[in-house]
Amino acid sequence: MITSSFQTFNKIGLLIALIVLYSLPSLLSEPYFVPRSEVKSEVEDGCTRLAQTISSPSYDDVKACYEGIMYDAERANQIIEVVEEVLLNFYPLLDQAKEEPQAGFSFEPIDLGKELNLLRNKSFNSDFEFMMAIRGLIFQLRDGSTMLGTGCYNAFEFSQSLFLYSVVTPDKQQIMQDFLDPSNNNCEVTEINGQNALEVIKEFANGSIINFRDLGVRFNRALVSIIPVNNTFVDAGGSNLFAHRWDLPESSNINYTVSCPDILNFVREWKINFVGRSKDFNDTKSYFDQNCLPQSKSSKFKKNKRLISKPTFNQIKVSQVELVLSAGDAYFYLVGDIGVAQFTSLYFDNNLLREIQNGFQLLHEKNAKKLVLDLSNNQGGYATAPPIISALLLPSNTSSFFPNDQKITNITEQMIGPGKFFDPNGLLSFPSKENFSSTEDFIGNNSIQRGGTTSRYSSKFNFKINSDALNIINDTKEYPWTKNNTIILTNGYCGGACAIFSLYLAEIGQYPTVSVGGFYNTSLSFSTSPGGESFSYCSSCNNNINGIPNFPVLAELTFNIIETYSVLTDEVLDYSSRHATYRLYYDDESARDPSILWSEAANFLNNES
Ligand SMILES: *[C@@H]1O[C@H](CO)[C@@H](O)[C@H](O)[C@H]1NC(C)=O
Ligand SMILES: *[C@@H]1O[C@H](CO)[C@@H](O)[C@H](O)[C@H]1NC(C)=O
Ligand SMILES: *[C@@H]1O[C@H](CO)[C@@H](O)[C@H](O)[C@H]1NC(C)=O
Ligand SMILES: *[C@@H]1O[C@H](CO)[C@@H](O)[C@H](O)[C@H]1NC(C)=O
Ligand SMILES: *[C@@H]1O[C@H](CO)[C@@H](O)[C@H](O)[C@H]1NC(C)=O
Ligand SMILES: *[C@@H]1O[C@H](CO)[C@@H](O)[C@H](O)[C@H]1NC(C)=O
Ligand SMILES: *[C@@H]1O[C@H](CO)[C@@H](O)[C@H](O)[C@H]1NC(C)=O
Ligand SMILES: *[C@@H]1O[C@H](CO)[C@@H](O)[C@H](O)[C@H]1NC(C)=O
Ligand SMILES: *[C@@H]1O[C@H](CO)[C@@H](O)[C@H](O)[C@H]1NC(C)=O
Ligand SMILES: *[C@@H]1O[C@H](CO)[C@@H](O)[C@H](O)[C@H]1NC(C)=O
Ligand SMILES: *[C@@H]1O[C@H](CO)[C@@H](O)[C@H](O)[C@H]1NC(C)=O
Ligand SMILES: CC(=O)N[C@H]1CO[C@H](CO)[C@@H](O)[C@@H]1O
Repeated sequence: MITSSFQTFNKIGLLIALIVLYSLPSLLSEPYFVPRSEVKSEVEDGCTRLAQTISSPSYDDVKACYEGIMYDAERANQIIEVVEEVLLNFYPLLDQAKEEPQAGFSFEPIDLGKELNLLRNKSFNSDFEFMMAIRGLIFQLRDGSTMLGTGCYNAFEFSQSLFLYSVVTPDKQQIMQDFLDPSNNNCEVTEINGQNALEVIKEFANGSIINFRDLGVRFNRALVSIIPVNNTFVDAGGSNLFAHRWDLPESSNINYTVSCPDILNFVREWKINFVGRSKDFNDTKSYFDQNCLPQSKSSKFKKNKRLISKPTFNQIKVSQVELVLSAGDAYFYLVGDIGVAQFTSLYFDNNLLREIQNGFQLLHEKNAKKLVLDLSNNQGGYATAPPIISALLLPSNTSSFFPNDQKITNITEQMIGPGKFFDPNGLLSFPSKENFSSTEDFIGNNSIQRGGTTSRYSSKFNFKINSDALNIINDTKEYPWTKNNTIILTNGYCGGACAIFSLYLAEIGQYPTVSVGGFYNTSLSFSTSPGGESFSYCSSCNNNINGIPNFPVLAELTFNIIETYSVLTDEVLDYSSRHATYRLYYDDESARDPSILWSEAANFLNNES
């Protein structure tokens, strides 16, 4: 049953925090630039204009440069072939992507093989148009771990320099204080480009390339969300995707209508920053050579290099919240008698694992009666992290972890064996927990039909956990937290290893879950894209596969290489819609201060015991 602590509230408003303090570092380091209006009339080549204004690029010049690169049918076909071969052979979810989604998910089924084939006979006005078309097809899988990055057309970041968030309030007219700059009020955004602001964001979340299966999670990701870093809260990298983009936006500016409470209008140009491989170009040809073609070994392009500095949203208030311990991306807090363990990733080695264990122990010693696990904005971590960290909380269930399998094809078969790319010696057979007796034992003989296609999959397996980690787990004292006094809180963006961790605690530990944000009165997933293990195929990753060509351009195809199953229902978790037990919504304070959400989440536990 879905419940909410805001039953009487019925309005969702979009709010905005205006930032004027943060500028691009490149503006400071390169004071000279050619005024655009002068250059434009003289120079035909978009990339030449762009080169002349690279320290302060204009939208029109980026667009003209991108669109000036000619479509080459032969190159396009090579790219289609790489994508097709890699995904057909390795991507275990390809068949299931053709099936209708479960209730709670919002996406269209896609037969990617067929769609890729259709691209072959289409003609495009530019290489950019083609690359965006193939990139868009892959995003239609709505798999957070699966995407095609292009060096050529992800060479700029675009920022509106503002932070959009959504609140549910009893009274939309209420005036908020601006936390960031006292001279700005928090204003309600009523319209974007003359249309209802919420609808615009919803449409963006639905239609744009945010690749999660639950529309509510995409909506949350389009808006800003904050995480703790060093005792302050900052915006989580990769959130705020409406106002901070890596693909060329559809127009040069956005027109906002805001209520402060006086109605005012402003039009924001995108602030644009070069993040590509090389500024050493002066025309289309040299732009293409430098930023689009693969080069020698070190040419893996940088993704999401973030040059716009992170603003600080709030100091973690020591009076209300005691930071007990921080260990890497794990934070342990005490709020009264509520213990909070917040994980913003699940990357940890055995030293950090000991500290994490110590964090739980300290919360126990400080008499935390309830435990809130805040897994918001957690992009995942190592594949072995979920079984290890769940074993700290559910010690008796270490070995019956969610099983995985992978796709078996003629190409993958050659890559399986001792010392090879897929080494069954690192894995345990499921459910026996024994070593695989041979390569053949791992390859197995399983054909599964999904979406009308039959494919082969390996025997089911779990990851082996190394003996040092097992020893640490074995040292764990028993904590007093059970499903009766523990709750998992997320904003739905708990992906990869985090998704597996939360799904496991919910399914096997039967822990209640609460998700925050999303659409009012609409249930929301507490995790996204459980996937399995992510793999990158790129121009120069040094992992190129026998029998599969290389990308002819600087590009990186990232995808899941294994799939993970529920223990109880045997469903593939990626396609299994799991909504949180409870719902919370942001208000103007909790949007800036997660500790408010911790108390609200813990309140649900009162009703339980
Ligand atoms: C593409 O065009 C060729 C001939 O122009 C045709 O034989 C082929 O069937 C077409 N492929 C698709 C997928 O439409
Ligand atoms: C911005 O939108 C408002 C409301 O639709 C409209 O009145 C105004 O003319 C727009 N401004 C610009 C510059 O397009
Ligand atoms: C999302 O977009 C699809 C088309 O791609 C459309 O069919 C669907 O109705 C949209 N959903 C919402 C909630 O807007
Ligand atoms: C956090 O603080 C440490 C030590 O003061 C510093 O080295 C580190 O760069 C800080 N991290 C961030 C993200 O600011
Ligand atoms: C670009 O630079 C090359 C050599 O560095 C030069 O030969 C060429 O004329 C330049 N092109 C433009 C359009 O400035
Ligand atoms: C895979 O190999 C088998 C036998 O080696 C062969 O019969 C089959 O056609 C191959 N399949 C593909 C898709 O190449
Ligand atoms: C499983 O294999 C490991 C080596 O990877 C070995 O140390 C262990 O003894 C084997 N276990 C069994 C039950 O055979
Ligand atoms: C694989 O399974 C099929 C039926 O599921 C069976 O006919 C075939 O003999 C099996 N092959 C091997 C090598 O076990
Ligand atoms: C766990 O520790 C106990 C002693 O505290 C020991 O008897 C047992 O063998 C250990 N188990 C493992 C799997 O290491
Ligand atoms: C949880 O609460 C239920 C009902 O209050 C009780 O029956 C059960 O024993 C409790 N479980 C644990 C593990 O404390
Ligand atoms: C919330 O949804 C329930 C049904 O799920 C409906 O009965 C109720 O009226 C809705 N409340 C609001 C305020 O929309
Ligand atoms: C202590 C505990 O949580 N045990 C669970 C382990 O997993 C099985 C299902 O695989 C549950 O039935 C147990 O309750």
